[in-house]
Amino acid sequence: MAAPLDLRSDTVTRPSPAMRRAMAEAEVGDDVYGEDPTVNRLQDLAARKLGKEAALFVPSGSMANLVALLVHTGRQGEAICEAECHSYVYEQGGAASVAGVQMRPLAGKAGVLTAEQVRAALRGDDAHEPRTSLVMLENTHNRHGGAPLTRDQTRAVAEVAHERGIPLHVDGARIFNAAVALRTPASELVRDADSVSFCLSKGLGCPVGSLVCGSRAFIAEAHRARKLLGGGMRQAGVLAAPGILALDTMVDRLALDHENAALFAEAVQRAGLRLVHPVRTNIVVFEAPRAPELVASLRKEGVLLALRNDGFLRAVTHCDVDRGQAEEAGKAFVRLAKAA
Ligand code: TLP
Repeated sequence: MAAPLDLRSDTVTRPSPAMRRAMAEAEVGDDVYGEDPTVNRLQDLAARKLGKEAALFVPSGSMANLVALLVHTGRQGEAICEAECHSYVYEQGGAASVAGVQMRPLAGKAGVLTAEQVRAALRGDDAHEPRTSLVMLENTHNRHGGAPLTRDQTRAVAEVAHERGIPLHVDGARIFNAAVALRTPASELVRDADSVSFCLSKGLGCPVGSLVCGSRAFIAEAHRARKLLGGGMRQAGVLAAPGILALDTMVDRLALDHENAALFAEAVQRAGLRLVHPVRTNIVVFEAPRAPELVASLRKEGVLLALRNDGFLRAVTHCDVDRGQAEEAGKAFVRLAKAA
Protein backbone atom coordinates (compact mmCIF):
# COMPACT_ATOMS: atom_id res chain seq x y z
CA MET A 1 0.00 0.00 0.00
CA ALA A 2 1.18 3.55 -0.72
CA ALA A 3 2.29 5.72 2.24
CA PRO A 4 -0.79 6.77 4.21
CA LEU A 5 -2.27 10.16 3.52
CA ASP A 6 -1.93 11.63 6.95
CA LEU A 7 -4.51 14.34 7.64
CA ARG A 8 -4.42 14.03 11.44
CA SER A 9 -2.42 17.23 11.80
CA ASP A 10 -0.04 19.58 10.01
CA THR A 11 2.56 18.53 12.59
CA VAL A 12 3.14 15.27 10.67
CA THR A 13 5.11 16.81 7.79
CA ARG A 14 8.64 15.57 7.12
CA PRO A 15 11.49 17.94 6.35
CA SER A 16 12.02 18.38 2.61
CA PRO A 17 15.36 17.48 0.95
CA ALA A 18 16.21 21.22 0.90
CA MET A 19 15.54 21.44 4.65
CA ARG A 20 17.70 18.39 5.31
CA ARG A 21 20.50 19.97 3.26
CA ALA A 22 20.14 23.23 5.21
CA MET A 23 20.32 21.24 8.46
CA ALA A 24 23.44 19.38 7.35
CA GLU A 25 25.18 22.57 6.28
CA ALA A 26 24.10 24.83 9.15
CA GLU A 27 26.80 26.86 10.87
CA VAL A 28 26.43 26.27 14.60
CA GLY A 29 27.67 27.44 17.99
CA ASP A 30 26.51 27.18 21.60
CA ASP A 31 23.14 28.91 21.64
CA VAL A 32 22.97 29.05 25.43
CA TYR A 33 25.91 31.46 25.10
CA GLY A 34 23.99 33.20 22.29
CA GLU A 35 26.71 32.04 19.88
CA ASP A 36 24.79 30.00 17.33
CA PRO A 37 24.80 32.17 14.19
CA THR A 38 21.97 30.23 12.53
CA VAL A 39 19.70 30.51 15.58
CA ASN A 40 20.52 34.22 15.77
CA ARG A 41 19.61 34.66 12.11
CA LEU A 42 16.32 32.80 12.59
CA GLN A 43 15.43 34.87 15.65
CA ASP A 44 16.17 38.14 13.80
CA LEU A 45 14.13 37.02 10.81
CA ALA A 46 11.19 35.90 12.99
CA ALA A 47 11.17 39.18 14.91
CA ARG A 48 11.17 41.11 11.64
CA LYS A 49 8.34 39.05 10.13
CA LEU A 50 6.21 39.48 13.26
CA GLY A 51 7.05 43.19 13.62
CA LYS A 52 8.55 42.76 17.09
CA GLU A 53 11.93 43.84 18.48
CA ALA A 54 13.25 40.39 19.29
CA ALA A 55 12.50 36.66 19.26
CA LEU A 56 13.57 33.49 21.03
CA PHE A 57 13.77 29.99 19.53
CA VAL A 58 12.14 27.33 21.73
CA PRO A 59 11.52 23.61 21.17
CA SER A 60 7.70 23.72 20.97
CA GLY A 61 4.58 25.82 20.80
CA SER A 62 3.58 24.66 24.26
CA MET A 63 6.86 25.89 25.68
CA ALA A 64 6.50 29.18 23.82
CA ASN A 65 3.10 29.79 25.45
CA LEU A 66 4.40 28.79 28.86
CA VAL A 67 7.39 31.10 28.52
CA ALA A 68 4.99 33.95 27.69
CA LEU A 69 2.80 33.12 30.70
CA LEU A 70 5.83 33.02 33.02
CA VAL A 71 7.23 36.30 31.78
CA HIS A 72 3.99 38.26 31.68
CA THR A 73 2.44 37.04 34.89
CA GLY A 74 5.33 36.26 37.21
CA ARG A 75 3.59 33.31 38.92
CA GLN A 76 0.56 35.24 39.94
CA GLY A 77 -2.90 36.21 38.94
CA GLU A 78 -5.32 35.15 36.29
CA ALA A 79 -5.04 34.82 32.51
CA ILE A 80 -8.19 35.39 30.48
CA CYS A 81 -8.38 33.02 27.52
CA GLU A 82 -10.85 31.53 25.07
CA ALA A 83 -12.37 28.35 26.53
CA GLU A 84 -11.26 26.08 23.68
CA CYS A 85 -7.76 27.48 23.28
CA HIS A 86 -4.76 25.20 23.06
CA SER A 87 -3.10 26.55 26.19
CA TYR A 88 -6.12 25.74 28.27
CA VAL A 89 -7.14 22.44 26.68
CA TYR A 90 -3.93 20.77 25.51
CA GLU A 91 -0.91 21.97 27.49
CA GLN A 92 -1.11 19.79 30.58
CA GLY A 93 -2.40 22.66 32.71
CA GLY A 94 1.11 24.12 32.64
CA ALA A 95 -0.29 27.60 33.23
CA ALA A 96 -1.48 26.49 36.67
CA SER A 97 1.08 23.87 37.61
CA VAL A 98 4.22 25.55 36.29
CA ALA A 99 3.46 29.25 35.82
CA GLY A 100 1.20 29.43 38.91
CA VAL A 101 -1.49 31.24 36.96
CA GLN A 102 -5.21 30.61 37.07
CA MET A 103 -6.82 30.41 33.64
CA ARG A 104 -10.14 32.18 33.18
CA PRO A 105 -11.74 30.51 30.16
CA LEU A 106 -14.46 32.49 28.36
CA ALA A 107 -16.52 30.89 25.60
CA GLY A 108 -15.86 32.93 22.46
CA LYS A 109 -17.86 33.02 19.27
CA ALA A 110 -15.97 31.24 16.47
CA GLY A 111 -12.85 31.38 18.59
CA VAL A 112 -13.01 35.12 19.06
CA LEU A 113 -13.30 36.92 22.38
CA THR A 114 -14.98 40.28 22.12
CA ALA A 115 -13.76 43.42 23.86
CA GLU A 116 -16.99 43.47 25.92
CA GLN A 117 -16.46 39.89 27.13
CA VAL A 118 -12.92 40.66 28.18
CA ARG A 119 -13.90 43.94 29.87
CA ALA A 120 -16.60 42.16 31.87
CA ALA A 121 -14.11 39.50 33.01
CA LEU A 122 -11.38 41.88 34.19
CA ARG A 123 -11.00 41.69 37.94
CA GLY A 124 -11.55 44.75 40.08
CA ASP A 125 -9.57 45.89 43.06
CA ASP A 126 -11.17 43.43 45.47
CA ALA A 127 -8.52 41.74 47.64
CA HIS A 128 -10.52 38.49 47.53
CA GLU A 129 -9.95 38.10 43.82
CA PRO A 130 -6.88 37.26 41.80
CA ARG A 131 -5.47 40.06 39.67
CA THR A 132 -6.03 39.78 35.92
CA SER A 133 -2.47 39.53 34.71
CA LEU A 134 -2.75 38.49 31.05
CA VAL A 135 -5.16 38.13 28.16
CA MET A 136 -4.51 35.42 25.56
CA LEU A 137 -5.88 34.92 22.05
CA GLU A 138 -5.24 32.13 19.54
CA ASN A 139 -4.78 32.84 15.81
CA THR A 140 -5.75 30.74 13.94
CA HIS A 141 -7.99 29.06 16.46
CA ASN A 142 -7.28 25.34 16.25
CA ARG A 143 -10.39 23.87 17.89
CA HIS A 144 -12.63 26.40 16.16
CA GLY A 145 -11.66 24.93 12.80
CA GLY A 146 -8.64 27.11 12.09
CA ALA A 147 -10.60 30.37 12.33
CA PRO A 148 -8.37 33.36 11.55
CA LEU A 149 -8.67 36.44 13.79
CA THR A 150 -8.49 39.79 12.05
CA ARG A 151 -6.29 42.65 13.12
CA ASP A 152 -9.37 44.58 14.30
CA GLN A 153 -10.59 41.69 16.46
CA THR A 154 -7.19 41.49 18.12
CA ARG A 155 -6.88 45.24 18.47
CA ALA A 156 -10.29 45.53 20.17
CA VAL A 157 -9.21 43.05 22.86
CA ALA A 158 -5.75 44.62 23.18
CA GLU A 159 -7.26 48.05 23.80
CA VAL A 160 -9.39 46.81 26.69
CA ALA A 161 -6.45 44.97 28.24
CA HIS A 162 -4.01 47.84 27.74
CA GLU A 163 -6.39 50.39 29.32
CA ARG A 164 -5.75 48.47 32.52
CA GLY A 165 -2.04 47.88 31.89
CA ILE A 166 -2.60 44.17 31.16
CA PRO A 167 -0.54 42.56 28.38
CA LEU A 168 -1.91 40.53 25.47
CA HIS A 169 -0.25 37.33 24.26
CA VAL A 170 -1.25 35.76 20.94
CA ASP A 171 -0.72 32.03 20.46
CA GLY A 172 -0.04 32.36 16.76
CA ALA A 173 0.97 28.73 16.23
CA ARG A 174 -0.61 29.09 12.76
CA ILE A 175 -0.39 32.89 12.38
CA PHE A 176 0.92 32.58 8.82
CA ASN A 177 -2.19 30.59 7.85
CA ALA A 178 -4.21 33.51 9.18
CA ALA A 179 -2.01 36.00 7.31
CA VAL A 180 -2.46 34.14 4.01
CA ALA A 181 -6.22 33.62 4.49
CA LEU A 182 -6.83 37.26 5.42
CA ARG A 183 -4.25 38.64 2.96
CA THR A 184 -2.76 40.66 5.78
CA PRO A 185 0.88 40.51 6.89
CA ALA A 186 1.37 38.54 10.10
CA SER A 187 3.04 41.61 11.63
CA GLU A 188 -0.20 43.57 11.11
CA LEU A 189 -2.33 40.84 12.69
CA VAL A 190 -0.28 40.98 15.90
CA ARG A 191 0.65 44.66 15.90
CA ASP A 192 -1.34 45.25 19.09
CA ALA A 193 -0.10 42.16 20.93
CA ASP A 194 2.70 42.39 23.48
CA SER A 195 3.97 38.96 22.56
CA VAL A 196 3.26 36.33 19.96
CA SER A 197 4.36 32.75 19.52
CA PHE A 198 4.33 30.80 16.27
CA CYS A 199 5.30 27.29 15.20
CA LEU A 200 7.72 26.21 12.49
CA SER A 201 6.69 22.59 12.97
CA LYS A 202 3.12 22.90 11.64
CA GLY A 203 2.14 24.25 8.22
CA LEU A 204 5.65 25.59 7.63
CA GLY A 205 6.90 22.00 7.45
CA CYS A 206 9.90 22.06 9.81
CA PRO A 207 10.73 19.11 12.05
CA VAL A 208 10.98 21.07 15.32
CA GLY A 209 10.61 24.46 16.83
CA SER A 210 8.64 27.57 17.67
CA LEU A 211 9.47 31.20 18.27
CA VAL A 212 8.22 33.61 20.85
CA CYS A 213 8.49 37.26 19.86
CA GLY A 214 8.14 40.54 21.74
CA SER A 215 10.03 43.54 23.04
CA ARG A 216 13.76 43.29 23.84
CA ALA A 217 12.94 43.43 27.55
CA PHE A 218 10.34 40.66 27.19
CA ILE A 219 12.78 38.43 25.31
CA ALA A 220 15.52 39.00 27.91
CA GLU A 221 13.13 37.59 30.53
CA ALA A 222 11.98 34.88 28.13
CA HIS A 223 15.59 33.58 28.08
CA ARG A 224 15.33 33.04 31.83
CA ALA A 225 11.93 31.36 31.55
CA ARG A 226 13.20 29.03 28.81
CA LYS A 227 16.15 28.12 31.05
CA LEU A 228 13.79 27.40 33.94
CA LEU A 229 11.79 25.04 31.70
CA GLY A 230 14.94 23.23 30.56
CA GLY A 231 14.51 24.49 27.02
CA GLY A 232 17.97 25.91 26.37
CA MET A 233 19.50 24.11 23.40
CA ARG A 234 23.14 24.09 22.36
CA GLN A 235 24.10 23.67 18.67
CA ALA A 236 20.49 24.35 17.78
CA GLY A 237 21.42 25.84 14.40
CA VAL A 238 20.73 22.43 12.86
CA LEU A 239 17.09 22.93 13.93
CA ALA A 240 16.95 26.64 13.15
CA ALA A 241 18.23 26.27 9.57
CA PRO A 242 15.01 24.76 8.17
CA GLY A 243 13.11 27.52 9.98
CA ILE A 244 14.90 30.19 7.96
CA LEU A 245 14.15 28.30 4.77
CA ALA A 246 10.51 27.90 5.83
CA LEU A 247 9.99 31.59 6.58
CA ASP A 248 11.51 32.43 3.20
CA THR A 249 9.78 29.80 1.07
CA MET A 250 6.87 28.06 2.81
CA VAL A 251 4.51 30.89 3.75
CA ASP A 252 2.87 31.76 0.42
CA ARG A 253 2.23 28.11 -0.41
CA LEU A 254 -0.10 27.82 2.62
CA ALA A 255 -2.81 29.06 0.22
CA LEU A 256 -2.60 25.60 -1.44
CA ASP A 257 -3.28 23.91 1.89
CA HIS A 258 -6.33 26.13 2.31
CA GLU A 259 -7.61 25.19 -1.15
CA ASN A 260 -7.08 21.50 -0.38
CA ALA A 261 -8.90 21.85 2.94
CA ALA A 262 -11.82 23.43 1.04
CA LEU A 263 -11.79 20.46 -1.37
CA PHE A 264 -11.88 17.99 1.48
CA ALA A 265 -14.65 19.99 3.17
CA GLU A 266 -16.71 19.71 -0.05
CA ALA A 267 -16.30 15.94 0.11
CA VAL A 268 -17.50 15.94 3.72
CA GLN A 269 -20.61 17.81 2.63
CA ARG A 270 -21.11 15.54 -0.40
CA ALA A 271 -21.20 12.67 2.08
CA GLY A 272 -24.08 14.45 3.80
CA LEU A 273 -22.10 15.36 6.93
CA ARG A 274 -22.05 18.64 8.82
CA LEU A 275 -19.04 20.93 9.04
CA VAL A 276 -18.80 22.18 12.61
CA HIS A 277 -17.05 25.41 11.55
CA PRO A 278 -16.67 27.25 8.26
CA VAL A 279 -13.39 26.23 6.63
CA ARG A 280 -11.17 29.30 6.25
CA THR A 281 -7.66 27.87 6.52
CA ASN A 282 -6.22 24.32 6.66
CA ILE A 283 -8.40 22.70 9.34
CA VAL A 284 -11.69 20.88 8.69
CA VAL A 285 -13.75 19.90 11.73
CA PHE A 286 -16.89 17.87 11.13
CA GLU A 287 -19.42 15.59 12.69
CA ALA A 288 -20.01 11.97 11.70
CA PRO A 289 -22.17 9.24 13.17
CA ARG A 290 -20.00 6.28 14.31
CA ALA A 291 -16.92 8.45 14.01
CA PRO A 292 -14.47 5.89 15.50
CA GLU A 293 -15.57 3.22 12.97
CA LEU A 294 -15.25 5.70 10.11
CA VAL A 295 -11.72 6.59 11.24
CA ALA A 296 -10.81 2.90 11.37
CA SER A 297 -12.21 2.12 7.91
CA LEU A 298 -10.44 5.14 6.37
CA ARG A 299 -7.21 4.07 7.99
CA LYS A 300 -7.50 0.73 6.18
CA GLU A 301 -7.71 2.71 2.93
CA GLY A 302 -4.64 4.71 3.87
CA VAL A 303 -6.32 7.97 4.95
CA LEU A 304 -5.66 9.10 8.52
CA LEU A 305 -8.02 11.49 10.33
CA ALA A 306 -8.02 12.64 13.96
CA LEU A 307 -10.86 11.89 16.34
CA ARG A 308 -11.11 14.72 18.86
CA ASN A 309 -11.98 14.30 22.51
CA ASP A 310 -15.39 15.91 21.87
CA GLY A 311 -16.25 13.27 19.23
CA PHE A 312 -15.73 15.57 16.22
CA LEU A 313 -13.40 14.55 13.42
CA ARG A 314 -10.55 16.68 12.16
CA ALA A 315 -8.67 16.75 8.87
CA VAL A 316 -5.70 19.09 8.48
CA THR A 317 -4.00 19.77 5.14
CA HIS A 318 -0.29 20.50 4.83
CA CYS A 319 2.68 20.53 2.48
CA ASP A 320 2.93 16.73 2.27
CA VAL A 321 -0.56 16.51 0.73
CA ASP A 322 -1.00 17.76 -2.83
CA ARG A 323 -4.24 18.58 -4.63
CA GLY A 324 -4.52 15.16 -6.27
CA GLN A 325 -4.09 13.43 -2.93
CA ALA A 326 -6.66 15.71 -1.27
CA GLU A 327 -9.11 14.77 -4.04
CA GLU A 328 -8.33 11.07 -3.61
CA ALA A 329 -8.83 11.38 0.15
CA GLY A 330 -12.15 13.14 -0.49
CA LYS A 331 -13.35 10.36 -2.83
CA ALA A 332 -12.38 7.61 -0.36
CA PHE A 333 -14.11 9.60 2.34
CA VAL A 334 -17.40 9.96 0.45
CA ARG A 335 -17.44 6.25 -0.43
CA LEU A 336 -16.76 5.05 3.12
CA ALA A 337 -18.91 7.65 4.88
CA LYS A 338 -21.90 6.72 2.71
CA ALA A 339 -21.32 3.02 3.37
CA ALA A 340 -20.99 3.54 7.13
N1 TLP B 1 -1.49 21.56 18.24
C1 TLP B 1 -1.47 20.14 17.94
C2 TLP B 1 -2.02 19.31 19.09
O1 TLP B 1 -1.42 19.62 20.28
C3 TLP B 1 -3.50 19.43 19.26
C4 TLP B 1 -2.25 19.87 16.68
O2 TLP B 1 -2.11 18.76 16.16
O3 TLP B 1 -2.98 20.76 16.22
N2 TLP B 1 -0.92 26.27 19.94
C5 TLP B 1 -1.76 25.75 19.03
C6 TLP B 1 -2.86 26.60 18.50
C7 TLP B 1 -1.59 24.44 18.58
O4 TLP B 1 -2.45 23.94 17.69
C8 TLP B 1 -0.52 23.66 19.10
C9 TLP B 1 -0.33 22.21 18.68
C10 TLP B 1 0.33 24.25 20.04
C11 TLP B 1 0.10 25.56 20.44
C12 TLP B 1 1.47 23.50 20.69
O5 TLP B 1 2.51 23.25 19.83
P1 TLP B 1 3.55 22.06 20.17
O6 TLP B 1 2.87 20.79 19.73
O7 TLP B 1 4.74 22.42 19.34
O8 TLP B 1 3.80 22.11 21.62
